[in-house]
Amino acid sequence: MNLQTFKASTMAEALSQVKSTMGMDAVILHTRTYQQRYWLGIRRQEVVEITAGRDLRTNERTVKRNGLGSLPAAYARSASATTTLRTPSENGRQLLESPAAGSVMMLNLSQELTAVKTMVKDLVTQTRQSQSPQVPEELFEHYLQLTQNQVSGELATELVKTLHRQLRPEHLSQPQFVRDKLAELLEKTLPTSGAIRRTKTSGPHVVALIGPTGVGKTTTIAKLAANLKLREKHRVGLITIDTYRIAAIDQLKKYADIIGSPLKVVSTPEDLRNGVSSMCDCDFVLIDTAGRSPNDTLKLNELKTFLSAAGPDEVHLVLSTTASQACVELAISRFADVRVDKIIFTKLDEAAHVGIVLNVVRKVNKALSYVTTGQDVPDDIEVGRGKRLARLILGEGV
Ligand SMILES: Nc1nc2c(ncn2[C@@H]2O[C@H](COP(=O)(O)OP(=O)(O)OP(=O)(O)O)[C@@H](O)[C@H]2O)c(=O)[nH]1
Ligand SMILES: [Mg+2]
Repeated sequence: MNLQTFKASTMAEALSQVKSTMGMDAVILHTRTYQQRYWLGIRRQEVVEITAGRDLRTNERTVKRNGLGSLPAAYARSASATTTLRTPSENGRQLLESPAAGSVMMLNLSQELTAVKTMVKDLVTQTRQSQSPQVPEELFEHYLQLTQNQVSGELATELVKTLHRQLRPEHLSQPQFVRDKLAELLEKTLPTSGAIRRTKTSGPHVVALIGPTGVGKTTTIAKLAANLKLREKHRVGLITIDTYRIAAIDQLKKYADIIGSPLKVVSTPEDLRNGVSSMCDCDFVLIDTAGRSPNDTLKLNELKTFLSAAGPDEVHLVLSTTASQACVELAISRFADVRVDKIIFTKLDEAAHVGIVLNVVRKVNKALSYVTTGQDVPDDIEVGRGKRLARLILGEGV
């Protein structure tokens, strides 16, 4: 008995090798596919291996079972069959129509499909690579991961180029090391301010939240107030200048009652100034505002007048991670005219990708203060931490 193993990148090529080396009497005994790493282990390629024999005293139609549980169904069917390449001259149609021959054809088709898929994937990568010539080739997969997580192309290129400068050639074969370095870099790229802190010795520390409609300002105020009052034992006063909708006032009133904090509803800048003064015995005063459309210049100007009257120590712009980059950028440019000191990103739990946080904070050069992660008051809020966001951007859990 003469046994040989043939390797190729497709089933068709491997079969052709069997045919040309062993002739049409060859009998396929075993097939398997596996991934072979190359390029310092970064790239992978599929290898098809066929073990074939000649001069076996086997009936062409014999189907012999082997234990090949780990192969996909179509592969396993063909791999578990002992079949032959012999042309059907002697046994004619019978052989061609045998289950084993059918399985080999299925296997062949499946291999071809895999090859086409790999080719398309490589083509897409090559096209993207040619569109981003400054991205170091060895780190292209990391660039793709960043852009797929919504990090802008410009920032992703800058990050990957910096990463490339920090790595030595031997690091490229250590994927976890490269990921950790990238996470470190992302963390450094993201400025954070830490929690709200009272810096004064007398009078309340006044914090206002502003932002587009429905991003979660009122819910975030309630979370902040509850944490400051119930966990940190501070005296907290609440003021809302949300004069447009009764329902909005009720929403904050409910939270104020639960927390046990006073709430003032004001409708003019003068009222607001007086309201803040009347809460002089509080450690913190949190001001909620009605959502403004970034396109509504009139209401943005009105908000500016209110804020000037209140003289807050910090103004946080609240943005949602579920909004598009364009919406968020428009909001930032319009609200910056009012006043923005820090950024809060809400609805991280609903966001498909969180790269937007990095783009925005970096672009406006304002620190991230908090992120919110759900509708539950007071639990679903966290102080913004670069490390956690870096891991989220790299797809490493919430
Ligand atoms: N999934 C999720 N939902 C949130 C989060 N924060 C707030 N929401 C929800 O978003 C919706 C709007 O929240 P509000 O706090 O009323 O938003 P707002 O910015 O005050 O809205 P306006 O005052 O109308 O501008 C509510 O259904 C909240 O429960 C969050 O972190 N995750
Ligand atoms: Mg509100």
